[in-house]
Amino acid sequence: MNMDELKQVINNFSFDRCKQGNQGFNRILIQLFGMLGHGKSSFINTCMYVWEDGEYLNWAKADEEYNGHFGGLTLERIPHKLTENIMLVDNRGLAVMDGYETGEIFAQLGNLLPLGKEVEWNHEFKLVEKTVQSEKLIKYSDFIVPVFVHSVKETFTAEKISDLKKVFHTARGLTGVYPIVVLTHRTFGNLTSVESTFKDMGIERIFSFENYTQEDHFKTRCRHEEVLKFLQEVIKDAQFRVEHQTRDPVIEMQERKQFVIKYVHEQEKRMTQIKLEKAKALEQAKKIKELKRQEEAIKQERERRRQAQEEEMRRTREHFEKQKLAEEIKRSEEIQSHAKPGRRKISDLFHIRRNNK
Ligand SMILES: Nc1nc2c(ncn2[C@@H]2O[C@H](COP(=O)(O)OP(=O)(O)OP(=O)(O)O)[C@@H](O)[C@H]2O)c(=O)[nH]1
Ligand SMILES: [Mg+2]
Repeated sequence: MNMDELKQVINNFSFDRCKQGNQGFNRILIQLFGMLGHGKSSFINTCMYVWEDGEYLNWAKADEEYNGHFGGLTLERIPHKLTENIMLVDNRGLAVMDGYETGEIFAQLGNLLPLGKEVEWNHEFKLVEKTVQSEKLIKYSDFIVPVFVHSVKETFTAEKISDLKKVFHTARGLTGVYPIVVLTHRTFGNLTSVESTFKDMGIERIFSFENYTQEDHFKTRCRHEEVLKFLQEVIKDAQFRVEHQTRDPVIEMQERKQFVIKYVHEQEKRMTQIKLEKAKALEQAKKIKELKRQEEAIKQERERRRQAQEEEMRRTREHFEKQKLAEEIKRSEEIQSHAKPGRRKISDLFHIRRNNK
């Protein structure tokens, strides 16, 4: 398919054309999610740039002077209209794959939260309250396709791989679609290795891009084509799900809600448990430190006493030796004075020597 044909397929997409009809769906929401600063907003800009094929604009407010900050630039879940039936949805970046944050992401992927709102990483109670309040604002007719955006620059730890696997598995359970992975900064890392890591996690569709950015938006056929192919793949997935299953968006929504509420509750319990264990471990470490400090103080006191005793003994010994010497001198003087009267006493001689010094 050439680019014009691809564009036509995307533009003409409608659930109404599915074999069993729309089954209650009318829009695809391409829901992006991923870690902070990995290029989610830039990917939306890239898609819009290719689609509009005009000037490059910062539609999704990607960070233009990104310098590795960790605050996160996008804080809202903002939709961008691609066609009448396809929306691209930007999202707040995750700082960690933490329980509270994934709870919010799952509520989004489960289409339990409305679009265009600020994303807060809420704890259980607030999140459940938010989903209840959102009920009237949600369009049951939205079909969510999860897209995980990841920069090739970033390497993985075993812990992160394990966390991601769980997140992808749950995302599939919630949306019926295994997340599509979009790799950004394609030429800035080991693309082959990152791709194979995602394949090992069970991801079937991986697309890699060098996003069009404010600094580099020189149009290339290859980049344009790749973006259109990505959009075509998203459509195929959504179509497949609606054509090969009997769906009921209202019942599905209820099931997803139950799942997310259970998930956040269990996650909350797990987090509380972890916090308690951490507090306990901290308390234990403090006690051990205090015991060690006390032991050290006792050891130092013992050493101080031993040295004091030694010093005392040394002084006593010196004192006795002096006494002994004085007695010996006295005795020999007495002997001498008995033997040769008129001779000088030894103690006098000592006295003379001392004065001469
Ligand atoms: N070279 C290059 N730079 C990119 C690419 N994708 C994003 N960037 C740059 O990376 C920085 C962060 O991109 P954003 O699109 O703001 O990332 P984000 O995921 O939306 O970030 P948050 O909203 O903060 O979570 C920006 O300076 C982009 O210009 C890419 O594929 N290649
Ligand atoms: Mg952003």
